[in-house]
Order: sequence, then C-alpha cells, then structure tokens
Amino acid sequence: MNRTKDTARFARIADKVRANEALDADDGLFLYTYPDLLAVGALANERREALHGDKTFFNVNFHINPTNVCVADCKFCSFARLEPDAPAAYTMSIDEVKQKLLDRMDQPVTEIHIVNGLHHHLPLDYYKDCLRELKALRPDIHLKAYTAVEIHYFAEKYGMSYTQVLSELKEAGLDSMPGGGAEIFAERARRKLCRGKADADEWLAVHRAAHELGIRTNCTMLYGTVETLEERIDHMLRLRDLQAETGGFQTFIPLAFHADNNSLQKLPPPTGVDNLRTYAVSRLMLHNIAHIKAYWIMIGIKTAQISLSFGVDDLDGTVQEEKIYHMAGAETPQALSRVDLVRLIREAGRVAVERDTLYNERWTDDGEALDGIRIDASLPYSTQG
Ligand code: V47
Repeated sequence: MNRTKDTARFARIADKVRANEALDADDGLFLYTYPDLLAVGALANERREALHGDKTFFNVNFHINPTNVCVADCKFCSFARLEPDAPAAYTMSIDEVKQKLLDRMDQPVTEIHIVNGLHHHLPLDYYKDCLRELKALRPDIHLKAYTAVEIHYFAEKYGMSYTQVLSELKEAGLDSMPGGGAEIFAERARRKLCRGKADADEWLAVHRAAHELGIRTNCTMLYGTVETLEERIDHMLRLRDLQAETGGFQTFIPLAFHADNNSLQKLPPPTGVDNLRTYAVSRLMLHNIAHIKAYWIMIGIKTAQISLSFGVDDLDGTVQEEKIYHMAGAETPQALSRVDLVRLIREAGRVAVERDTLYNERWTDDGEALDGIRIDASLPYSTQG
C-alpha cells in the first residue's frame, strides 16, 4: 500500500466533507478500507459537530409488535413465525395492544414504535384500529408505525396504492414511519436474504409516497450478513438520492446483524471496528440526512457510547419491550432509563437532549440533577431513574 498516496486521498476527501460536498462511491469504499480508523472517525466527528455540536439526542419510547405472524421468510429474522398456528406465534387483540400503553400511562413516553410481521389474514382495519385506540388513550403520543415493507404488503393485499394506504393510516393516527425493511438494497444480496418481499425500488417508492404526504420517515441498513462493502455504499447512495429529491428522511440507523435463532447462525457478528466504521462512513456519505442514530440494543451500550465520537448524534431511546433483536440474541437490557442515557452521554463528553420524534427539543441537560435525581456514577445502569 502506498501510504503517501493514501494520505493525500484522505485529505482530498476531508476537503470535500468540509465543503459539505457529496462523496462518491469510490470515496466511500476508500473510507471503508482506509487503515486509520481513528482518522475516519475524527472526520465523521467533525461533520457531526458541524451539524449538532455536542448535542446528543434521545427520546423516551417503547415498542409494540402486535403480531409476529409473517408470510415472509427472511433469513436473518428470529422474530417471525410463518403460520398463525406455529409454536410461539402470537397476534394481540386490540385490547392487548391498548393494554401496553395503559401499563405506561404514568410514564413520560412520547413515542410508540409499532412494527408487525406480514400477517396472512388481518384486515387493514386492524392496523387502523391499533392507531386509533392508542391515540384515543393518549392523543399527544407520537405513533411511529409500520415499515415500508408492511405498507407495500397492505397495498398489494388490499388492492390500494401506497398513497391510499398511507392516507388512511395517517387519518387513523399514523404520525411517522420507522426505517425497517430496507435491509440491503442490492438485488443479489436481497435475493439471498429476503426473496419475495418489497424490493429496493418498492421500499423507496413507499417512502417517497410518505414524504409527499408530509409523513417523515427513518431509514436503515442491515449490515453484517451476505453483503459486500460495495453493496453497503450502494445502499447509502440510493437513500441519499431519495433524500435529495424529498428531504423526508430524519435519521439513518445502521443495524448490526445478530445471528441467534435464525437461518444465518453460522455468520460471525460484525466486529467492533466494523460497527464504528459503519457509523462513521454513514455520517460521511449521508451528508444530506440530519441524524445518525445508534441503536444500542444491537451494538451494545459500550459501543453505542463510543459511537458518539464516530459520527453518531442520536441514541435510540429508552426502548422498552424490544422483541426483534432480543429474539436474535441481543444481550443488552430490555430498557434504559432516562438517567442511564443521560449518564452515558455525559460521560462521553456530550450534552444530552431529550427530543420528540420530530427532533423538537424537550429538555437539555444542564449538568445538574435530572428530575430531582442526582446522577450517581457509582451505581450500575438501570437502577436509577
Ligand atoms: O428491517 C431483523 C432488522 C429491522 C435482525 O426507524 C435485524 O427509528 C439484525 O428498522 N439482526 C427492524 N437486524 C428494526 C428497525 C428499527 C429499529 C430501531 C429504530 C428504528 C427507527 C427502526 O431490524 C428489520 C431488519 O433490518 N433485523 N432481524 C437480526 N437478526
């Protein structure tokens, strides 16, 4: 390897980043293979600080997965059950869905994240009723619900356009959409991972339709399965192109593959370096997406904390009742409290900002006690707040 040439190439990329110019696919691949991880991280950090300073966002949310019954046989998935009567398959009644919120009426939750399997028989009214009933209980709560893959499935199943499905769900209470189901856009990898579900163009078309209706959405990339680095960069560029068209994406969330209880069990998990590099490269490639979110459930609390120096400005979230990754072997706790999150962020030298789903700032850490609780660094996580 010619180090001098490499350093010069890195410096040219850094100039582009500082001028907020779009990097191309070759730049992305170079950053993925440049041996100096800390230099890539520092450049991503520079961009992160230019956008957000020390602010590090989090929100108070919880997850509901009303059904795990799913017609799609995605090889990476440990959550889905392929038939309604398969062992451990479940479908909640609307009352059971409501109960999840009733159990938390005294908590300062601002968002519910709702994702389902692609159920064989449920009518569209089931999904609308979930939204309506939750809103009836807490009209102020933000419902971030249903992935593009679900919306595509509903459109095909009920003979409707994406816009019709989304308009009806919006009318029932849908406020924004999570970024799941994107996996890896490249057809070669997608054929191996999730043949038969919405393809890349369909996933992107659903998000385009949502953005046109004023529904903000997130975007994700599942990494660490069968994809190549070229395919990761291609994935980011396709997201960047749609963002240039609509501006509707709020945050990008790289999702590290977890291998337990699914058909890809032989694959090793992404390494710490791969996780940090993927966050940094995402920050640098996706110059037009405001936020990069670390999903601590997937990469672990420690790596998530370090990622705050590698381009990440957002930590998801308090996240109670997570199922999809815990069924795939995630060893992280089921939830972090606000105090846990603030402590993690403070120790990383950043300023915690509690946000709502649309990134309106609700509370900023002033370094003093949190909600009357003085943060005690000697106590373990999840015992405070
Ligand atoms: O689409 C499923 C991934 C996604 C596994 O928008 C897996 O705020 C790793 O998209 N190992 C769903 N990944 C979750 C998701 C998400 C999560 C947090 C926040 C947001 C947001 C969105 O999870 C799926 C798939 O890509 N996934 N199984 C697994 N074994």
